[in-house]
Amino acid sequence: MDKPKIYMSDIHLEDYTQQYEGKQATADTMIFDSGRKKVLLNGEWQYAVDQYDTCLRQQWFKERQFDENGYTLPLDYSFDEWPVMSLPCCWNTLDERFLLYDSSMVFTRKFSHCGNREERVVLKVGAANYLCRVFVNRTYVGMHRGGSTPGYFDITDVLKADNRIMLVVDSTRRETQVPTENTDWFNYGGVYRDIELIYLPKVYIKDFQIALVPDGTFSKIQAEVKLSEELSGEAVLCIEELGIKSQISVVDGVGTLVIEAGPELWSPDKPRLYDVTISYMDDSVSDRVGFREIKVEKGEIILNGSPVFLRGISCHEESVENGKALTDAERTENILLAKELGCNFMRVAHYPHSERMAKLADEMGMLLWEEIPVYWAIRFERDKTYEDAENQMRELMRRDWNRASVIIWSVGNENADTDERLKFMSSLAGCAHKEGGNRLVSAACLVDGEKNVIADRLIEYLDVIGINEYCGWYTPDFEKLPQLMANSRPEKPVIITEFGADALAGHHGTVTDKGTEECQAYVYERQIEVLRKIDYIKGMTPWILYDFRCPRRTSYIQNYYNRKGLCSADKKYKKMAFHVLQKFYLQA
Ligand code: GCB
Repeated sequence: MDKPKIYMSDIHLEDYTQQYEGKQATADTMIFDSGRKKVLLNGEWQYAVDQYDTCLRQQWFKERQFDENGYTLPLDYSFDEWPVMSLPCCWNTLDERFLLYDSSMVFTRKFSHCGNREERVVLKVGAANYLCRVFVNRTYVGMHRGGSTPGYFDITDVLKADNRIMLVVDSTRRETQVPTENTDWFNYGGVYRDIELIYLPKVYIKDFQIALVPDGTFSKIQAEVKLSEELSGEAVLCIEELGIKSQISVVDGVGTLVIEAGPELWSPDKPRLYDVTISYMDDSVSDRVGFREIKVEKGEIILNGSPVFLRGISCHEESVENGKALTDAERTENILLAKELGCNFMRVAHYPHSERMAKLADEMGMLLWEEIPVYWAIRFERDKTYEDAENQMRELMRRDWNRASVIIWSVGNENADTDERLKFMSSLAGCAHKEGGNRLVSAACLVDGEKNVIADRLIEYLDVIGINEYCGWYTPDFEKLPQLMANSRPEKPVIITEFGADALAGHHGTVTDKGTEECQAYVYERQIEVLRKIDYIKGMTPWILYDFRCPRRTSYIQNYYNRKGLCSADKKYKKMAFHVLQKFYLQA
């Protein structure tokens, strides 16, 4: 007997996401896009909250209006009547009703296109947390996984004069993802960085990397170009201010050139940048690039030949008003605030911040530690989770490869020292060494609490050891800190990547009253007193520049914020500890 025909079969389909797993945008589909012809698709998009993923289950992208017999179907959506949201943004800060929403939203808009037939068009979604599925003109174009790195989708073949695009963004926290469902920060949802169409000639420059040759002479620049096709020919590199106009011979799509040059070196004190362009046939890209050398030698971190102490501060990508969708003015404000504190270094934790941050750091002179969200208890034994983490690492490295400010790639934060974790994170460190250019590789490690000593098997794979310790706070006994320092004999430079204490801005009391500014300031004083005398410590990035939203923090002092900021969340108020650290940094 024939089975009865199931009416609306999508309601019985459980593995509905399977059809949207293919065509993943990864580090390998990225395109060098600095200095390219672009059209922004930011602005008004129609949206719907889609808690049950009905859009994906029912394949709304197909816009089916009639059944196979030509009868009109009822629809569960009406794109053009949906309310409007201005992208990029985090939906949580946009509307009270969405503050705690972490699931799916559908965004759609129309746009016209009048490019020439020879051109390729690539859609770039700067960041959408966490899964982003892309549909153009009733076609599934691909998906991106990872909430803080860009996805590039070639949409040339589906484009018409008039187009409909749909982005289905799913911010669900899952234990298999990177990060997992449990973090000490707020899970903002949304398409929160620029959405762009990038126009490319048929054969185009897919990647372009340029840096000083790290041989201690500061006298050579190396450039590498990769084309979209395995063609041979000549590319031309131009750095006018250095009098460079040189041909790079490209063979099977790849060309490398090492050239004599004496650029003024980039440093936080003198962030000298050069305009660089490279062209190949009809294509040309440009960038503003600084040249510097960073290395570790005899336990020192050496910038441009001289030892440097990293006077740092940690920072989340967040503002009260915009969540993670920071404006350039807010990023600039953060860098200026760090400079006022006396910093030459920022740990932009715990995930890739916008590429604009690294560009501003290049311009304003700030060294950066960049990190991927391999945070706490990742599913280290799971191959798919590793693939995701490695891809996020590679996307970040490719995106910021030309940034002089970025001196350290971090492969994770506070992960317990298990065999699975060692395999996972040492592979990530290997990947960062291989593809990360002239930079150091680190991770924020935990100490061995039982023996009170710096000991983590991952250290073998790192250039610099990051240590998070909370003596005076989670470890209330301050004496543990000098003991930890005395017990440890690290052979590599150490950065104290976190210490700190909560304090509510304006809340006062004694140094033993938790949550007061006095208590926080005292923790800073005691920490600095010990750390400043330890010769293997080559920097610190206390936790953290300003307070940030955190669903785990429910005390009356916290009120869903982590209050370890040196400033209040709106950055208008500096707590006492700000001045304690500032005093130390201005003398260091
Ligand atoms: C840590 C984490 C950081 C937290 C911080 C805290 O060790 O790395 O993400 O926010 O401690 O405040 O507990």
